[in-house]
Amino acid sequence: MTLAWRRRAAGAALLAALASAGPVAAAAAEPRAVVFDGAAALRHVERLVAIGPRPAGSPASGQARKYIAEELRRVGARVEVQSFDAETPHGRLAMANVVGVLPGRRAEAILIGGHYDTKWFRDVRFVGANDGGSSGGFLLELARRLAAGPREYTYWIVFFDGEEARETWTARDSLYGSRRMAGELQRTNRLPRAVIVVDMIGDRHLNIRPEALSTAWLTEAIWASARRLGYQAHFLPDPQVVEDDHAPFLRAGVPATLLIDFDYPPWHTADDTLDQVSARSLQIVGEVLLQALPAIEERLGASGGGTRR
Ligand code: 1BN
Ligand code: ZN
Repeated sequence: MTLAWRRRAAGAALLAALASAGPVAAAAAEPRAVVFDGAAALRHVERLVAIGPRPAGSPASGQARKYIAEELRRVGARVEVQSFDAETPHGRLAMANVVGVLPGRRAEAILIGGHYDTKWFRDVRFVGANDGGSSGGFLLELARRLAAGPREYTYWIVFFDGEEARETWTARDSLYGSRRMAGELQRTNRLPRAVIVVDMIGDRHLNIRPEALSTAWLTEAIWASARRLGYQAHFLPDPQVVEDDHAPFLRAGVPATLLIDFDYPPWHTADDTLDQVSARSLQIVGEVLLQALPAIEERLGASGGGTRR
């Protein structure tokens, strides 16, 4: 390597570091400390995808669950595997939500979740790198970061099983894990104070739009964080309606929102593979979400324990 080439490479590396550190740190000419490691999240996605298709009720789903639980324990979370049987168009299937509990000063919980199952197909090898993989990998890295504390609220990092319909999406054939969990928590009066669900957030062409039926203040807190960080190109203003794992909690009266990039041509095809997913997209969503949490906690603190809206 010539000296000139090496100088150019070092300059490019510095520019890349500044660019990835975002506008605030770049202005101060020093890279921001990494708050969320997109590369680490992507490594988790790779491990999940390597298992193969992971539909609810399959042995591969059990392997994914084992990996998730081990990684949660590794960062110090208390792990609950909440098993249940679900009636599906393909008969009764054994499913399980995985919850990583990170206790805070308050017992009241903020739930951040997403699904880890992949959609079952009769004749397509569907590995769901983005749809099922990205949420799983993202949440594991988020758990590591939140476990570093300190925390005012308790955080539940939830890996929902059975988000996908076995056949076509209906009220009875979809959202098996989140319907089960919201119902159980409502029945026992233990609902969380707020719910944030991520899905398909690893798309290398990241376009996230506000989910129209979600709780407005919670969505706005996240979009405000994106604006502060200069990520308006990835967090767009025009809303869309998507039913996902946040919906059962919304119906139970809990403030809830969904972060999803539904502008994804490989959706539910064999092309939803690792090459479609980028560490940078995972990183952007991680930074935005972590930066939004203080305002969300503030709002919850202000609205008091009994107010759900
Ligand atoms: C997201 C990823 N979803 C399924 N896989 C939820 C969804 C439901 C998306 C219905 C579109 C229509
Ligand atoms: Zn899907």
